[in-house]
Amino acid sequence: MTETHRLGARVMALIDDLARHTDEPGRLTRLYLSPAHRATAEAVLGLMRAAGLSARIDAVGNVVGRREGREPGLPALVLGSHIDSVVDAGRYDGPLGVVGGLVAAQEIIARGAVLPFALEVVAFGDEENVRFPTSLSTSKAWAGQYRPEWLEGRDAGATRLRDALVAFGGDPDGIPALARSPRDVVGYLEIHIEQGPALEAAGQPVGVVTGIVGLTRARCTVTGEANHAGTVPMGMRRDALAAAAEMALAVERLGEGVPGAVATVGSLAVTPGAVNVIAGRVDFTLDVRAPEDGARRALVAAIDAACRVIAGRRGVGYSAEIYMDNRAVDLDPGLRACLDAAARRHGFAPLRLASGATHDAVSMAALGPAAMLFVRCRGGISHNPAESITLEDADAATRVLLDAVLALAEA
Ligand code: HGY
Ligand code: MN
Ligand code: MN
Ligand code: MN
Repeated sequence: MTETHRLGARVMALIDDLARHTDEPGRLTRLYLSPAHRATAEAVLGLMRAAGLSARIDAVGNVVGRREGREPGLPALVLGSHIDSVVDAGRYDGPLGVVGGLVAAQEIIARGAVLPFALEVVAFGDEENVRFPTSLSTSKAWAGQYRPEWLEGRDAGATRLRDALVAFGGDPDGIPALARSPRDVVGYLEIHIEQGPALEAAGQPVGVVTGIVGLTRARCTVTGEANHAGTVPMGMRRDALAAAAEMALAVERLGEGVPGAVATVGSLAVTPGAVNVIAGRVDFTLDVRAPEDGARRALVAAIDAACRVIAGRRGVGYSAEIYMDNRAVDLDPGLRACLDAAARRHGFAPLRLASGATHDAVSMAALGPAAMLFVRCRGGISHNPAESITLEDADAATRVLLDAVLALAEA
């Protein structure tokens, strides 16, 4: 292997190795606190220790590795991302940032560099929030944004989450103590696939992220009347599925009407869900994002109003519960400049681009300066097993990250 791509080859090999851990044979699904999450956390724990980091799995299921700086107890520069995935996922969304950070840290340790700050690598356990209906992004626990009702609420979701965390070996009572003080953190740098087409179109391997969109997520319920599909005349039905379908189209129409915004009904469950029964109940999710918080909140309100009008006209019930509301985040100008300069030292002309996806960097930005380096992915495809990057681009991103960390140490 030529020196030019040694780091990239190691990153790709480790990502391929972690991709073996899945909860669903034949496709990559690694949900928070699942057996595959446990196996991946253990594997990352071993890699961190082999790299020369002291490592542990924390109370909420994050894997954390640490290397002290020139004296013990210094604030840390944190590198990392998440190891959970969506269902039928690609292998790079999350693990690229964890493994890229780990390989960069290992390179620094191998060179015997002693930094003026501690170096940490983190593999967050839940960024996708796919398995549990709370917004317990585990990076929020670090940012002191943990809410006890996520685990102590009486609703089924909280009980399921609490039981799963205990079964995983986590410690619900230990979560509040994970909250970091801004004094503990020098900054956070995350490598992540772009999950979009801009870098590929520009012919650039990496880009520096300017900011991350704000996001609102809600659980919505439509209640009609289950009834016989063969005997109830069309005009006498209270069909929850027909109402929910009209609501989903309203979400799409209203989302299209706000520049830069997106609005998605991503999951929908029908009860009882039988061929000859008019749907009595539909539960669906709503995900609304926009670069500007006021526009996002106005869009959420417009969607809610439209759904209530549809419900009223159709004689069905409608309720919505917002369970996540992230403000848009501008990433740190100083760290962005550091990544930009490092990329230019490697001969790249990094794009500056906003992120339509949310990331662990949103929580970490509440703790201190945070920045992200995007990596080109083929066709911009993500949240899909066709997600792919090249070894060369993995090498480029890891070297840019390494260079940025060393430049920060010199600053
Ligand atoms: O939903 C997102 O933007 C991220 O992939 N969790
Ligand atoms: Mn991700
Ligand atoms: Mn994702
Ligand atoms: Mn992320």
